Amino acid sequence: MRMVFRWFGPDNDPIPLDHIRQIPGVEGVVWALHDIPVGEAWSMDKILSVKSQIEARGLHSHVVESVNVHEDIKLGRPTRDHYIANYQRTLENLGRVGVKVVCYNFMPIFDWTRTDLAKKASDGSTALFFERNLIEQMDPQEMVSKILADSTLTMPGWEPERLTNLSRLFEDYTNVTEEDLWNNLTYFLQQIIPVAEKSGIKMAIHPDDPPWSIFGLPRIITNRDNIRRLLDIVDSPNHGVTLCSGSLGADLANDVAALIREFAPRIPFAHIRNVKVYDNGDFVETSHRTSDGSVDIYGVVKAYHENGFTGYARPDHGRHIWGEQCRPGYGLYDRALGIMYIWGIWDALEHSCKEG
Ligand SMILES: [Mn+2]
Repeated sequence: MRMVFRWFGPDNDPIPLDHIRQIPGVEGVVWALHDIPVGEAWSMDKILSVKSQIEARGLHSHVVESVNVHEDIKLGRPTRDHYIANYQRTLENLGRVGVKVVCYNFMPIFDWTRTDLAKKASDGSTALFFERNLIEQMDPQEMVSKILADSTLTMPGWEPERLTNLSRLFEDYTNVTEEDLWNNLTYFLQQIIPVAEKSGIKMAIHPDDPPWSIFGLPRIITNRDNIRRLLDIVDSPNHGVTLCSGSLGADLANDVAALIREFAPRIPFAHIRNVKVYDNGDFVETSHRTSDGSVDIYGVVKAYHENGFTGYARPDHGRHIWGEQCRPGYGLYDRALGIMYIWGIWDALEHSCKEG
């Protein structure tokens, strides 16, 4: 397991690389060019500028999250070929500088969705929260305004300029079914994976977060059967998943450890975090500790260990603790604690194997 840490780039993340490299066992940074509009190709000079800053701190830049997919590709519009060509060029450029894994997602309009970015727990910490009933009653525009008002920093997936035309985006998806989305994903993969193969990049799709339809939009990367179907579209080691324990774990029907055992060879990138799921379907992000949430993080790490996992892993989100002012879900402290919990489990498993 190769531990990495997400960093949002120069002038875009309150956490300095000098602090990230002090977290035990962190060898690299998960990065992206957040200032390039979705659909445009990433230029070599911008890629090299971020890469050199990361490497100057002794960290590597093997993992990119995310290269986002233009809405026209998800909608299957004729203009998609232009955006797919740009995507291919980005992959070629990233391959040229030694990037090994590219995380992306195929969720219509919204990336991750929550109803509260700072839900207070009894210990005074706050965390991202999803209230199922509320979202069913909420107007999407209301949710966007609330999320954007709650954060002073830019948030990937929540670009205000992209979301200004929300009602038009929703109109575009009116007649798009899940099968349409599968077809559009297939078209995309058939043109992207061969380029990824030539570029030495493993594409790793992130599951939908949460893993069910919201606001009537189709969502397809949600469970075991759909991940199987996805992987069968193109049979290539360069076509895999970012196995996110928190996204998939928000649906208690998903046995995350079992998914890891089944799909291990096709998981180049692991997101490890815990969520507490309530009886009414609400969920809150918790510390990584198994006893704090509904996902058995011990079982998750054990499944990776048993399969000799050599891919990249990062603590996904964390709570906001110790008064830290940070990007929602992306503080230094709780993610660093999460890393130490993951290493604690991993090292104990290593030792017990050696002791026989
Ligand atoms: Mn994730």
